[in-house]
Formats: sequence, structure tokens, C-alpha cells
Amino acid sequence: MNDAVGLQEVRVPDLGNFKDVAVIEVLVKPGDRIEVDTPLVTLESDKAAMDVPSTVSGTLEQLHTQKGGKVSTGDLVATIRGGAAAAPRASAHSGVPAAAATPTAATPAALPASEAAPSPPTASPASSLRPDLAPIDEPGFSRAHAGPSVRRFARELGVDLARVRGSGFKARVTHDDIKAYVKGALGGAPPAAAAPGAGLPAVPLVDFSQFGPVKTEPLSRIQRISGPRLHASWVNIPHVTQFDEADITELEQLRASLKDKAQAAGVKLTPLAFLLRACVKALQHFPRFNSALDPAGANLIVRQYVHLGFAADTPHGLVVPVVKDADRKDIYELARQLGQLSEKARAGKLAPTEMQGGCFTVSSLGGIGGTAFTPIINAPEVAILGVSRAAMRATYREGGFVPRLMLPLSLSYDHRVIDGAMAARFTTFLAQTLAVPRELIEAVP
Ligand code: CAO
Repeated sequence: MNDAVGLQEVRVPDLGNFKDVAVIEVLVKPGDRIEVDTPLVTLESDKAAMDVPSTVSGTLEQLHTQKGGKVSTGDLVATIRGGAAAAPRASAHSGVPAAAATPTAATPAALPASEAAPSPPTASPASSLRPDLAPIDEPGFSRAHAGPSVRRFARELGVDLARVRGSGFKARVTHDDIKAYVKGALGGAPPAAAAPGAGLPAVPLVDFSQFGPVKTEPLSRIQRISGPRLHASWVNIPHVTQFDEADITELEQLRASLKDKAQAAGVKLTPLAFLLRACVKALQHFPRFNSALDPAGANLIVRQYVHLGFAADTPHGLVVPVVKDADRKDIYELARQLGQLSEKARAGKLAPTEMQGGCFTVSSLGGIGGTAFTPIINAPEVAILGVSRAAMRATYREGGFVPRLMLPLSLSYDHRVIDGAMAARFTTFLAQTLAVPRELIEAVP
């Protein structure tokens, strides 16, 4: 409702079925000059972000909501003194572009038409004047977590949103982040790292609730940290996975014969300890698997030590403790370290140093099941060994089928560093080593 002394109200437009939508940004303050369509606040539901633009021009008298507040259709957002109301629009909503008022399934943030149709990089005056600002990567820009007014602002300045690190709620990019980014570029400071996924084609966003009930569960802290790392490895490293099988019939017999003795010494002798010992031997034989590519991709850094990581499934998520100097430990010491580190991992008590410095990782799902999988390399390592569940198989030997316990191996490797022939030699060596277990229990020289 608008009064006679020139105060006019701006209310939340029709939000469809949304109620109590969060106000995540307040874009104006009392005393500001407001034009028709000036964004006043940004709202975010669990499906979309939208600005509430002013429907009148004048001076902002009062804001009736604040950052962190909740609003629903028709709630008073602001009172504006003087000026004129917007001419009526074709849209049924009070001055809100239809796209902004109705979040859709496939749009991360409801955008004004100018945003929905991205302009070519050269269209931005700022980017053509400022060589420091990289051209806009459109898929990355559209995926960036930012409200429409921030998007508009970024467009005006020629800033690629995908490159701006967001400081807002859930890493949302704010106006201040854009300003800081531009200042950094003007001052020659290196721009913030690109958001994960920048430059990649976008995956369609779907409003799952249109098909049935849903609930939202936050990722664990570990998953939030490891997710981008796994993604970085997946998109940066050309992975190939080599599959093989090791005959561990004798290894399991030997392990069974040593189990009680080990247990009396307080050690659980699982197949993983034997695998680590066999991996040490394989890494010593094929030092390239114990290397890392230098950042320029021109040299290999070959480690002269062997620290082995192993994936551990914990209630908080996947972690990779590292057994340091695995090449100096015998099978019992490896088993002891595996036990201690696994226990700490499950209790969430691993120190950061206990997860650093790994050269090569073993990911064993053998205690759970499965026949093979394609593990993701734990970058900057160049290979990872996946181990699945051993099973009795009929194996053809010396003219007849005999039952043998076969262990599936899945070796993923960085094809820039390791070629297929070397990977096949590595798994063959590993399989042969595991097939002669007596050598695995010998004292370490
Ligand atoms: N085939 C058949 N049985 C196997 C086996 C295999 N490959 N590997 C282990 N087992 C058996 C063990 O012998 C043990 O049985 P017993 O108690 O009768 O001896 C049982 O499975 C459980 O072993 P375990 O899992 O407790 O011990 P482990 O040393 O093999 O593994 C650890 C330890 C920490 C690696 C494991 O608990 C774990 O977390 N695995 C999951 C790793 C993971 O999530 N990888 C995926 C990463 S990518 O997302």
C-alpha cells in the first residue's frame, strides 16, 4: 500500500509455492537512490536464488527485512520515498521479471534475460580493456554460486564468476568478492583459483522435488574436502585401469598358519599387510610408480623413500592414512601400523601428518565385496591399486581345472607417466610376488 506523502511499498512478489525463503543478501541501505528494477535483496530457496527488484523509484526510506531473515509472498521489503512507480508490465507479478519470480528446474539461479543469453567474451568493455581479466567461461559462469544482481555486476565488469572465490554463505559470490577480484586484477595480484568444474560443460540441474518428496543432507566435512580433490584428480589425470588377478591360495594358507602367533603379539594379520609388502617390492622394481610429475609436466620426481597410503572407510568418510617408510617394515610391523592407523582413522583422531607424504595408495574393498573397480588416483601420486574380494575359481593348470583363491587387482595409473605395457608388467610382478608368500614374510634387509 502507498501513502499520500510519497511513501511507496515494495513487497515480495509471487514466489509460487515457496514460503519462508531466506534473505541471503541485502543490496541497498536507507538513503540510497533507488530506480525501478534496482535489486533490493537477494532471496535463496533450496532450489534457486532470485533478487527482489524495486517496483518504484525514489529514496530508500526503510528496509523491512535483513540478511538472515525469512520472507514469503507479499511481505513488505522496503518503503521508498518519492519518485514514481513502474509502468505496468505484461508480467502478472508486481514488477518482477517472470524468470526471477519463478525458479525453474533447470536453472541454478533465476536470471534476467540478459544473463540467460550469455554474451561473447569480447562484449565486455572491462575485459577488453583489462587483459588481466580472463575471458568469461560461460558454462562456469552459469554454474557459479551467485545471485542475479551479482551476476549482472560481474557481467558489467567483465569478470568471470567461475574464477571468483565466494566468501558468502555456502561460498556464495558477493558484490564485495567481485570488487576484491577486480582490485586484485588491477593491482596485478593473481586472481583467486578457479572454482571446481570451471571450464567444463555443465550438468543439468534438476528440481527433484517435482518428481516426489526429497530431503537434503549435508556432506560430511571430510567429503567436502575430499570431493574437490577427487574431482581435480579425475579431470587432470588421464586415468587408465589395468585389471589382473593374483593367486593367493598359498598366501592365505600361510596367513592362517601365522594368524594366532600374530594375534598373541597383538597384531591382526590381514591380507592388506601382505599386499603392502608386495607393493613395496613392486615399487622398488618399478620406481616410476613411486614418482610424481613436476608442475610443468616436464620432469619426474622419483622418490627415494616409500610411504604407502591405504584408503580407510570411516563413519566420517574416506581417509587415507600413510604408513611411513613402508620399505623398512616387515609384515608384522606393517600389520601393526595398519591396525593402529585404521583405529585412529575410525575414531577421527588421525593427525594431518599421518595422512601426508604418500607415494602410492592401496584401496582394499576386499573385506566388503566386489570383483573389480576403477579407483581414482590420489594425486599427485601416479598410480593406485584397487583390491577386491578374493574368490575360489576353477583355474586351468597342467591339463586340468583346480580350485585356486584368486584376488582381483585393479591398478589405475596416470597415462602421462606410465604406459600400458609397464602397467601390465607391474600387475604381473605384483601377482607373481603375492603367489610366493614366503618371500613376503622374510625380514626386511
Ligand atoms: N578378499 C577376501 N577377504 C578379505 C580381503 C580380500 N581381498 N581383504 C580382507 N579380507 C577379509 C579379512 O581377512 C578379514 O577377515 P578375517 O577377520 O576373517 O581375517 C575381513 O575381510 C575384514 O578385513 P578388514 O577390512 O578389517 O581388514 P583389512 O586390513 O583388509 O582392511 C581397511 C583395513 C582399513 C583397509 C578396511 O577396513 C577399509 O576401510 N576398507 C575400505 C577401503 C575403501 O573404502 N576403499 C575405497 C576407496 S575409494 O572410494
